[in-house]
Amino acid sequence: MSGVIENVISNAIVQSFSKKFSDHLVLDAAIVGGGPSAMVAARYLAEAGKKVAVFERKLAPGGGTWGGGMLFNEVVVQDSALHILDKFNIRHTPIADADGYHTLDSVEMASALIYGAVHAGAKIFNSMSVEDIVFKAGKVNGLVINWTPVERLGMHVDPLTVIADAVIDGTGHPSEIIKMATDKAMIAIDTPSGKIEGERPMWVDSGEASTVENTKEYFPGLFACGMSANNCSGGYRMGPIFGGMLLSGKKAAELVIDFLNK
Ligand code: 48F
Repeated sequence: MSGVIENVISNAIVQSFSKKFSDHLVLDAAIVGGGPSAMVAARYLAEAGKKVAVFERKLAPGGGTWGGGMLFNEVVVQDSALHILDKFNIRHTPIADADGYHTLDSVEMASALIYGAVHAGAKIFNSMSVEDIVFKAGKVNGLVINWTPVERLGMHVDPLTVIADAVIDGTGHPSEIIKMATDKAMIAIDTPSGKIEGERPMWVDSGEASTVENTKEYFPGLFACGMSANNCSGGYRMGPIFGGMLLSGKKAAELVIDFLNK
């Protein structure tokens, strides 16, 4: 009974997804987590002609952007990151009594960042969790992935792998990928202790600056952006201000492009 519409729909989805997935099992850059810093990194990498995919545990990418501050769905961005908002066509309004700061709608930001990354050529695989890294001969070679429902239900199902020249940990506060690398691969990362230093409490200006400074290559081929970078290097948290996240994503892409072009 092929050719009936029910079959046409199912077959088209299976074929189309299979092609997309198999085309992205070997990557220039694999990004873990679909938060704001990752979306910006994905777009800049795709625009530089790199094959890049994002693996996001949740059904909806966007990470901590959707909920604004305490579910008031507005966030703040400072002047230094307006060029990134403008690139993604995200509208913003100056705050009258705080020179250099702007409010914006967090739902517009989340959706525009996702659209901008995908439209530039990055692929997002949602509801996929990264549960391990591929680590061969002392080098990070890629990711070990499984469906999030498999992870959540604790089903005993073996994962698949994605091979990548560069891996970006964009998992936010827990730095999940770098933690796996230090715990399981027992590598020393580029921090004073060789391990994750741990995020510190809130200090907005310091956290915003250090998010960008801490965005770097922590181990050959293994980078961190956004709050993951701050957690690795012991930076302060900053709450619902996102300029540092956007600038961190751009810096991560630039570092990875340099790394890939070497
Ligand atoms: O935390 P998150 O939004 O990343 P970010 O770019 O931005 C941080 C801000 O949202 C906010 C902040 C700004 O003031 O502090 O928190 O650093 O998004 C991280 C994403 O990674 C996903 C997670 O579901 C979230 O959407 N993620 C985490 N671990 C994994 C993962 C994993 N092992 N596999 C796949 N996705």
